[in-house]
Amino acid sequence: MIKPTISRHQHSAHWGAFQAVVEDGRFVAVEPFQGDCQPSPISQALPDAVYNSARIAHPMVRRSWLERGPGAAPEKRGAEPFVQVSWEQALRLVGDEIERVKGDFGNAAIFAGSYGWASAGRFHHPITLIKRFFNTIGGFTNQVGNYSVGAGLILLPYVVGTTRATGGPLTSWDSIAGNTELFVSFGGLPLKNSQVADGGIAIHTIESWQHRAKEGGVEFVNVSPNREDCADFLEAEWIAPRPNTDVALMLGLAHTLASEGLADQRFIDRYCVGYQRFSEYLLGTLDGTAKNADWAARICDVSAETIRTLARRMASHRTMLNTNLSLQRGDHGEQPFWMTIVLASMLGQIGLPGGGFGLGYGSISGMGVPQTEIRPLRMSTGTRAIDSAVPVARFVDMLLNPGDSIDWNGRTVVFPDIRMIYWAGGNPFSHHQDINRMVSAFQRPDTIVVHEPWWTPMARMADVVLPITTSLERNDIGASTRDRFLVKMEQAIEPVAEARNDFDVFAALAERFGTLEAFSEGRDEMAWLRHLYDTTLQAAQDIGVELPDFDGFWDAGHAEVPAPAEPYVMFADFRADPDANPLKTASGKIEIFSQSIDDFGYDDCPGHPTWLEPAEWLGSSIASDYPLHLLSNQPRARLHSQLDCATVSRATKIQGREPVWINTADAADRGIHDGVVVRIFNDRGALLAGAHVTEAMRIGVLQLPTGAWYDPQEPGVPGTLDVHGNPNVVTLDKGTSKLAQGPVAQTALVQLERYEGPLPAIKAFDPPP
Ligand SMILES: Nc1nc2c(c(=O)[nH]1)N[C@H]1C(S)=C(S)[C@@H](COP(=O)(O)OP(=O)(O)OC[C@H]3O[C@@H](n4cnc5c(=O)[nH]c(N)nc54)[C@H](O)[C@@H]3O)O[C@H]1N2
Ligand SMILES: Nc1nc2c(c(=O)[nH]1)N[C@H]1C(S)=C(S)[C@@H](COP(=O)(O)OP(=O)(O)OC[C@H]3O[C@@H](n4cnc5c(=O)[nH]c(N)nc54)[C@H](O)[C@@H]3O)O[C@H]1N2
Ligand SMILES: [Mo]
Repeated sequence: MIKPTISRHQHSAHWGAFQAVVEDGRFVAVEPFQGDCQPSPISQALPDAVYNSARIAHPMVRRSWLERGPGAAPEKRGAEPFVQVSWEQALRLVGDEIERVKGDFGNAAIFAGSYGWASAGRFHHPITLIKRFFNTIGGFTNQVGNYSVGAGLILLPYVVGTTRATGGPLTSWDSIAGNTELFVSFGGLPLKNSQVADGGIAIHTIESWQHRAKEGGVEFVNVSPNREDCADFLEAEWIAPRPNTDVALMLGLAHTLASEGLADQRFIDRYCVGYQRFSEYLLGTLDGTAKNADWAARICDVSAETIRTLARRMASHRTMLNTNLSLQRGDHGEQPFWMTIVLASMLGQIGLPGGGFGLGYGSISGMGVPQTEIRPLRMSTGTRAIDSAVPVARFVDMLLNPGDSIDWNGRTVVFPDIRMIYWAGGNPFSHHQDINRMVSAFQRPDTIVVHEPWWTPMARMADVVLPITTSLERNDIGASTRDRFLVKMEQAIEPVAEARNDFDVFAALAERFGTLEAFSEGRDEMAWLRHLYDTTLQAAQDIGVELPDFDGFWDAGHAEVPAPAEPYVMFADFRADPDANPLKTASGKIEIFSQSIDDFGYDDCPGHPTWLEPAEWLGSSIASDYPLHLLSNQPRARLHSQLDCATVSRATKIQGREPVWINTADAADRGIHDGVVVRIFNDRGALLAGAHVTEAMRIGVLQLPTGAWYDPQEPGVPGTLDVHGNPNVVTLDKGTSKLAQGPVAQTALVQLERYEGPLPAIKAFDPPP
């Protein structure tokens, strides 16, 4: 018997670092990074994913488009067969089409914002590469902001002068474990989310930090419609408001503080502006409505007594307030973040060890983990050649309404007329709301080009599909601002079938346009890795951190940045001396009232935090037709839609469909028991999911994770049934407000019933004809 050749290759992904085990040239297994005591199981799906039948083997072109050219039968997108072509022909077709659109309509007609998470490697990062390429040939229409924290990123500079209050570093867990007495978390602290950080996480520590905090005596309150948003070991008190009503709850807490003399007036006077204006609203001086605990109770359906008791407890303890990103991914999503900051200001503990607030402790790995900040490895996207951009989540509005304008953060944005969409590294069917509306929008442009390793729903929607390597098929470096490790991502296997790297595809296109030198700067893969690493090395040296040189790093497989000796406290400098260390806001202080925002005159985002009814919620009139609030949280067994085709994610499905969590009482009302297939619907669409009946959900609230590959019963037809369980079939596509225009995925009312028809087969993972 011949012994197999086995090799191990250091590698990384957004959900963790690992060794790729390769046997006779085939990637067969994943071994967690040494020292990672809580590795994410998501990695285990990789070998299956890499050789999955859903991989794209060859360049493919949609038949009508190939035969009749750009704009042919756009209504057949997603339904028509594809024709295999050579790389040479594919690149010629794409190059010709870019040239035609550029020449006839100008570069703004090319939409290449390409939002998405792609993979962890910072060099083979398609979202950077696509922008870099198009900037060398005259530019493109871009997307600004993100889906994660779209409302927060625009709001926070006005209120605290920095987006770091959500991006981190946040007050570190060692500060919390040693000082916090009460940790109140809106949206909980779900450990499922701390598997993941953008760029990778070598050692998962959030769970052990939570243990340390618990052992240190911290008491937790989980404010969420889902009891399981806090781990059992935290023994958290569970307060379950109606979804999207947290601002009313926070106002009730604030009113209790104000009316019972518990607000820290000295902190407010010294560190904040605009409290007077806000308190007129809070106390109801102008509108006659006091936003007291009784008022709040009627909106959020948490008892007034619970609200008052919590407010008093917060004021008498060292309290950390946390609000997760999910809360600002709803209608008027600016408000929960702003109101959290106002509440923390009234408690007066901002800048004290273990006190104040953080925005996202429960959202992403590395949040609050002690970190020495070094500049992350990053390739430049080049100089913006034209100034054409839309807020990230408004791209469907743009496709449907060219020439229309919208308000956005004090400006007016006019939508360009898009003729070509080019996507590399994202999946709009995973990230965008109201898929049926989006499918109609995707029938507008002449051409859609997609780079993908897998036949995702977005790849199926394209005219030209280019097969891309997975990270296992190339060399790269994983790095994140939220992680202390730089991790080698060594090529483990040869490219599968005809897959090529995004970099090589864009380099080939750049060559055709005569911009190869500007695009590649004469460097190949390894020269780029060396260059990017060396820049980071230099930045680290500048702040006194010694890292090995590139060869030492590559040999070792990783480089570790030491953890800081002292706990970090957000805004400690500002608290110590607000005159010497002012915030970068208009006033230099925390803006409870923002004159700048008020001056915009937006009805949906006034000058101070305000309870504004969401477009859909359990207290609204349409709740009689659609009595259930659907939350679409992040999936525990994958990253968004990534690896949905492979073992780990598929093992979680119920009768092949994504599990929806439903309260026992809601299930009983509908004759539903655990494991049956249900139909979830509203006026926007309908989908099938598998019922997971549980006491952990608040009555009236459903939870269906994002990322199940959209599987339309009639491909290409807007309004058709999705048989697999993608929540975005029923979510609402509107902006949070005229200020941020962020996405509102968490604002959606639906109905649910038992599905009685014959079960349609799952086709999402079969390659298209
Ligand atoms: N495993 C895994 N982890 C991930 C990701 C993934 O895909 N998979 N994605 C990562 C990314 S990109 C991001 S941006 C973060 C996102 O982080 P978040 O947005 O914070 O994550 P979610 O899971 O959507 O929401 C957390 C919890 O908030 C609760 N919640 C939702 N709406 C409300 C509300 O109105 N009020 C209250 N009180 N609670 C509410 C839900 O019960 C939900 O379980 O997660 C990251 N982590
Ligand atoms: N309803 C609802 N919708 C949501 C959310 C929600 O809470 N609820 N959350 C939102 C959030 S926070 C986020 S961040 C988004 C996530 O949305 P996305 O980031 O778009 O989701 P991903 O599934 O990570 O998509 C990344 C795609 O890149 C591909 N890919 C991976 N590596 C490479 C590569 O090297 N090259 C190329 N060309 N492609 C590659 C993957 O196969 C995958 O299809 O979703 C948002 N959408
Ligand atoms: Mo995100």
